[in-house]
Amino acid sequence: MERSDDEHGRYMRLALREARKGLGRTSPNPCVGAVVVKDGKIIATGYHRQAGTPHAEIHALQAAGTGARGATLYVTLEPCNHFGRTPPCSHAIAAAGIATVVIGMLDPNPLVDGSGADYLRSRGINVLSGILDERCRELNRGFIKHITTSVPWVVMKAGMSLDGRIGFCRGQRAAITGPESHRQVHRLRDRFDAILVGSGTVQVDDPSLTTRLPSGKGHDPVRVVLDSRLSIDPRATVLSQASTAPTLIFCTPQAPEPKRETLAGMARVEVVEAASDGSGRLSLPAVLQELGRRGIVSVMVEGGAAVHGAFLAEELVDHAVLFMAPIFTGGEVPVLAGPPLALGREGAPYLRSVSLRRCGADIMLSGDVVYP
Ligand code: AOF
Ligand code: ZN
Repeated sequence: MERSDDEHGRYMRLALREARKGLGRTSPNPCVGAVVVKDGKIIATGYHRQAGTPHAEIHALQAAGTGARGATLYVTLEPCNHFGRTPPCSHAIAAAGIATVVIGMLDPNPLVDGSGADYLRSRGINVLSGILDERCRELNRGFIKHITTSVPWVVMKAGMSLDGRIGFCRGQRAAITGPESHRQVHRLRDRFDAILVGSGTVQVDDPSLTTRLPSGKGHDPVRVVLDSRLSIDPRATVLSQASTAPTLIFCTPQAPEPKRETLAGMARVEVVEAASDGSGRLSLPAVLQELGRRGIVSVMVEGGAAVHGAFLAEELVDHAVLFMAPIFTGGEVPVLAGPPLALGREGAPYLRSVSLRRCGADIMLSGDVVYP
């Protein structure tokens, strides 16, 4: 038994490696990998590339051809059993004569939710599930959150000093964190559907919010700017053609009409109106709902302090990735999360399942946010 568990783990790891090839490219669909094994040999692999195109299982079955008969299929996500943009994989698996299906995680999509596994069993196929379940979930946290709640998975990302500050004084634009951290940030951006900042960050840092990887094959996330009154300078880099992805500027109904027209007339820029909260600021839940409606399953919130503070205060951050540089910056510069976040010990959000990793001279700290 132990030996076969090891074997399942080994092939599931290969299926996970396949799935990872689609990371950041499949939204609103999950990234999924599949491997077909027969007589102890891998005869085919496949992964999901893009929403609307064939699922991982179909790629693997096609590559296996008639060899699929009597073989074992490893798949990181339960095969679908519904007609969506593509026909059900469960039927294709049965038709190909697969004898055993080993599943990583069950599909939380209410349209599937166990019915894929049930169908396969009803066709006399051996089905095993929950193999490396946690690692399969890890890959699809955006998909899982979005398919069950309609809003994206929210990750707060920030670079900070030892004293918790996110910049230097006198308006210097120099980066606090080092080159290894920057490379890691670009690897993260490559996997996210959207990247969100406040208008203050655009004004102070003028970021491009693009993905720059050494391979040059990065995927640019949709750029989202929260700018309730549309104070953004039309010459800002986020509005330029630096990215292959569009820019969404969220404003409230009170934003001035002429500025709205100027911005809406720019290429690949869209002004999106969302409800305001009681104090005239954008309602963050409304912004997230709108992003979810557009099929955005993961958002990286990149600041500044007021945006981080507001997302945390409203309990909207699911996960945090913080890069801490071994430097003291001091001065009047804002700290990572400012007001409205202001809580006593008993109410302060904290991180669970913290992982630590070195990024050159910096420390990368990440974990899931818990709201007591
Ligand atoms: C994928 N890729 O490899 C698997 C998926 O609209 P459809 O037909 O593409 O169906 C999408 C749903 O299919 C998706 O939400 C998920 O529940 C299920 N499985 N989807 O895009 C795959 N195996
Ligand atoms: Zn499918």
